[in-house]
Amino acid sequence: MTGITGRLSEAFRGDQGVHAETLVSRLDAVRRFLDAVDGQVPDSRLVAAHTLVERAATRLSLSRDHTVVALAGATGSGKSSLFNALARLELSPVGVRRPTTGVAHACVWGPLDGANRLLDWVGVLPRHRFVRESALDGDDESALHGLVLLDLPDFDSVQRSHRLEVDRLLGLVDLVVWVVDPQKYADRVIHTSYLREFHRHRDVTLVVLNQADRLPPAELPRVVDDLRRLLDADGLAGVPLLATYAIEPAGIVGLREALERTVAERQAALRRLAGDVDTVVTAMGELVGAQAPGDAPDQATVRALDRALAGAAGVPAVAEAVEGAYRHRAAGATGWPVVRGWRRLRPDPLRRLHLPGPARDADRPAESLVAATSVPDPTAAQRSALGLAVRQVADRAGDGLPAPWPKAVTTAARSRLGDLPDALDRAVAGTDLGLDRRPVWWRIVGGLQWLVSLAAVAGLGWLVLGYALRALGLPALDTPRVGEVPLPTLLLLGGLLAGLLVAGANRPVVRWAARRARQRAEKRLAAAVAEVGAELVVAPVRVVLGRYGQARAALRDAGR
Ligand SMILES: Nc1nc2c(ncn2[C@@H]2O[C@H](COP(=O)(O)OP(=O)(O)OP(=O)(O)O)[C@@H](O)[C@H]2O)c(=O)[nH]1
Ligand SMILES: [Mg+2]
Repeated sequence: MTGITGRLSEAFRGDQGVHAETLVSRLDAVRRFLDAVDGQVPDSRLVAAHTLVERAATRLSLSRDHTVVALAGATGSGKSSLFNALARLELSPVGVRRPTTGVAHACVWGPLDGANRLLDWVGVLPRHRFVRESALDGDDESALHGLVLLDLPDFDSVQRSHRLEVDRLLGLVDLVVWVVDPQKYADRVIHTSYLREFHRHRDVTLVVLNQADRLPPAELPRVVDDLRRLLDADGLAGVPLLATYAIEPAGIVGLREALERTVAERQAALRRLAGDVDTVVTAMGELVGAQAPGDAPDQATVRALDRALAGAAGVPAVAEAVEGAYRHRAAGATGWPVVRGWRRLRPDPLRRLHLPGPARDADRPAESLVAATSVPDPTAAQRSALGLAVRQVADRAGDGLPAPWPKAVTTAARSRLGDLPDALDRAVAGTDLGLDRRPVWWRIVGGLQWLVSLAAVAGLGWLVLGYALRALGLPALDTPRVGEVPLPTLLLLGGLLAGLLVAGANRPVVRWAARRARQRAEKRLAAAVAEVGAELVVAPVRVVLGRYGQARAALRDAGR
């Protein structure tokens, strides 16, 4: 019996092989993925990916000339017997009392030196390391040079420590030979807990049905077929399946050949890691989903946020004050001089709000200022409208993203809410409300008012002088007339009338210009406030969406 019943010609189907550079760049992509999701996804969900990155880096830095092969299986399946048969030495005790092997044993074909660091990392104690290098062997063993064969404890042990040790080692080795025997090959544990879990490592998995000598020859093909069916159901279709028996050298010829081929290819370590990357990429896939992120919340949502921010920042109140201040100042500059004075006594609506704020007064960077204006605090309604708008931004941005991203987006949107009140106040204080310069037409109308008032005063003076001369019996002044009306009277009445007319005609113009000033200021304030929203609410959301995009791209690269 040669013991080969599997499709050995197809062994480790990756005919094209795994390129080390490709593997390294896929691992880099996993690393980029981890960087991108850092802080956004709970660490507990990233353990497998972190473990892979670390483990792969170490394995690749250690000997690539060695292939670490583990014999794994249930107790009594004959792992130690196969180990000894392959080594042609009695290295690992074979016993009647089960389980026999408690810690991993290793046999190295070729010099031990190169393999020692590998075995340190794998965690095989030095006293359980053996070398298969003997002058007596001649070239017999040279085909296996580079093989590091491990005999593992059983995984179905009554000893919990065995199972833990097996699980640990199975995560590190390059290739696993699953040893089953005719009695227990269908046991549930090996299929559900191990073989099924290994379906992404088909390229580095080999199954042997040991103790084939115990079966009647006619029975063997039926058992092998049955086992093949079970393996197919485990997702391991196509893995090499060999029948072996450890009691004679002839019974392990097929296994030996398979191992020789594996060692010669030097692909197992790379294939193992590539399979690990596949597993991680699939597992992490649910963290990034199929949906690409939008680059930001949509325009309408941002506009709603800006409106809510404007309300909370008191923009309508400030804009109203700007209109009032414009009228106040325009009236001061262009009103009838007779009543201008008492207008000045009335307070300027903007100054009442302490605007413009110190940011513009002192020419200092706005960030260095604490809240300084006396704009009224937002009402409860404005506050809740703002909370709602922020939540809306988060909801929209996180819409359709897989967990935990929507939560991360919400956290980001709210992350700087505490800074908002001061930032909004600074934005309002720092906005140029457009009232600094006095319009030219104010000066023209103001000049005109002075001119007509001067005329009225001159007329009045002239008349008073005329009355005084007459009262003192002095010769009267020669008073010129315009038509029937004496010039001084014309000056006085004309000046007064013109002043009132100019003031009257100017009023609607001032009202119109004040409304314009309000709109202009409102626009500037809205822009300043929107900038605050963009910086404190939208930007943090964008950062998270950016991370999501990076994570998605990195995982796509890792999957290639
Ligand atoms: N007939 C026959 N007996 C075998 C074969 N392989 C192993 N045995 C016997 O089966 C028993 C168990 O063998 P071990 O090699 O100790 O089995 P193991 O898988 O290492 O067991 P644990 O160390 O307990 O996990 C021993 O009595 C062996 O002699 C085989 O191919 N044919
Ligand atoms: Mg054993």
